[in-house]
Amino acid sequence: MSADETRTTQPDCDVVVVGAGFAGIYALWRARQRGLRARGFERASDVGGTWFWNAYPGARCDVESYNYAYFFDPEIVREWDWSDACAAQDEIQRYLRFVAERCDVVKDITFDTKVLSARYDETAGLWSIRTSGGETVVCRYAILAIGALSDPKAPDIEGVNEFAGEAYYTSSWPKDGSAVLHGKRVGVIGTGSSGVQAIPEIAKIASEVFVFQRTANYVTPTRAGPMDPKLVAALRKDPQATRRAFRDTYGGHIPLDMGSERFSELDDSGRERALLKAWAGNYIALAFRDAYLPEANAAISEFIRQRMGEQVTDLWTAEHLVPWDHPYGGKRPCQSDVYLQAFNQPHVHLIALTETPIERIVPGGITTTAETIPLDVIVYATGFDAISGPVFAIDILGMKGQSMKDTWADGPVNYLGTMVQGFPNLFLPSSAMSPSVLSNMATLAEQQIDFIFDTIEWLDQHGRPRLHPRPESQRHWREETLRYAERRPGALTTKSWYSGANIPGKPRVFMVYCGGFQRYNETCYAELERGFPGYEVMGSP
Ligand code: NA7
Repeated sequence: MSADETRTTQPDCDVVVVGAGFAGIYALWRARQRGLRARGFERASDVGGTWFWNAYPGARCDVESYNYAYFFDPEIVREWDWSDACAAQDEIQRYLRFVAERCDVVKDITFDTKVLSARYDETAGLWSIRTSGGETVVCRYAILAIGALSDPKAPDIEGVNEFAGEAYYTSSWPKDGSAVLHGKRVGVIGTGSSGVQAIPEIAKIASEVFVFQRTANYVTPTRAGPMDPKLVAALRKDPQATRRAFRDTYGGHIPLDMGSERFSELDDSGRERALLKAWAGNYIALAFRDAYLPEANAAISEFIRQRMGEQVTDLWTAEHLVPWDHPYGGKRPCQSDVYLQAFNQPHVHLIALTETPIERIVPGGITTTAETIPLDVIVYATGFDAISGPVFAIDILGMKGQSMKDTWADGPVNYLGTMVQGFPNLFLPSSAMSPSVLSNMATLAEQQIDFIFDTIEWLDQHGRPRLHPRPESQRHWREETLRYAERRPGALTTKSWYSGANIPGKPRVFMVYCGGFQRYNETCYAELERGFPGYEVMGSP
């Protein structure tokens, strides 16, 4: 290890892995399997990534746990018992700790340490990774497994620092029990997945809850509940087959149920019957085999709006909790069995910011255009600078001193969602232009880390050249991402964090590849099998 950032002639290790969530843990294990020397850095005090930080009350995965898990090791599949079909945050974090210990990678990770910068030395073909602990580690391959939703959005509201009460963020909820909301007047800003999950829990203990909603969201029932023992037995029988099967799906997971009929082939009564069945079975998003068609999506959206409205007793509140401005799936839809009903309690109040926007936060509460609401606590559930935010949080300089910030000034560019031209041997799993947040992130973590380590193996077998995408490959990939986004209802017309619209001044680029997991996986491996024609392979340093 070197204290001198400029010394890059000899690597301290083969691989540096930044982040210890799903992708980072698996990356360290893969490095070990290949006999590579690896160092991991994690800014938290434990593994978990997103699941470490988002410890707010009610935090839960909305992908079923049998899908949202590792499958690389059949023993892990057989040893871990999920207590719930959709596990809560603390259980997922315990699971990730279990896997990290089982794989013996905890000792490779330096915790409580941020990576500040990554600098590429073109002559040596090595990366220098500088940390908040004052260390500089030189490596051949850098893997930034930093997640897509790990850079909280700073609240863009006047007076945030003037509030005299307590303020908490769902994205960094205190784990020491110091957030005491019992009997308090609590304001919650934000009604995305985090707000929707947290609000009913906060309502159980607060004396008054004021929900500041800028945009209403689709809320459908969850699949939480006990795991089906037959399903558990089936998964344990052949985990490797399950793993392969996941990669051959559109979303990287196998839904329990989905509609068997096509919207386009049904008459009105058939459509209504299919929608009712899907709602009862909790698979409304997949009510039809062709649910991706705009007409099918419109029918699903309208059906959900009706079901949502029925659950809320007060007419004004019901009308304002129902999303009218975007189709289902345009924004990340939410799941909850108790959110809408929470507003039927007399102490839970909806403040519709479409009618009475927040003017500013004042020492005693929140002032809207209509009134000042006195508060003891403000909970910010205001989301993240998604996908590109975590990348910008590290000062990354590639070839010719080119910075990632400049390279992505007009929005992210990369090839196959993992590598950027001018940044050789730097890998960005879970980042832009991959199936990322529109797929099963656990399957994606395994797929991308496999692809990255299969790429590293290829490089090692070919004299360790340096690899980065060709500019034309990046242009092609951006066009492909846009082409598939155009087919997704609401993707390009809705203001969502998928396209950076939640961050003032952020370029509006749809950042998720919607061509499907199977196509994505096959495209990645076609590159590898053909010797990386879409990349520039530069000779050994
Ligand atoms: P989201 O989905 O980005 O939700 C953030 C919410 O905060 C959303 O309702 C925003 O309204 C609202 N927001 C953000 N800034 C403001 C201001 N200034 N004033 C009022 N309201 C505001 O983040 P989550 O944490 O809920 O979920 C992120 C993902 O984590 C989730 O999809 C899961 O994958 C896990 P807007 O819609 O922008 O009008």
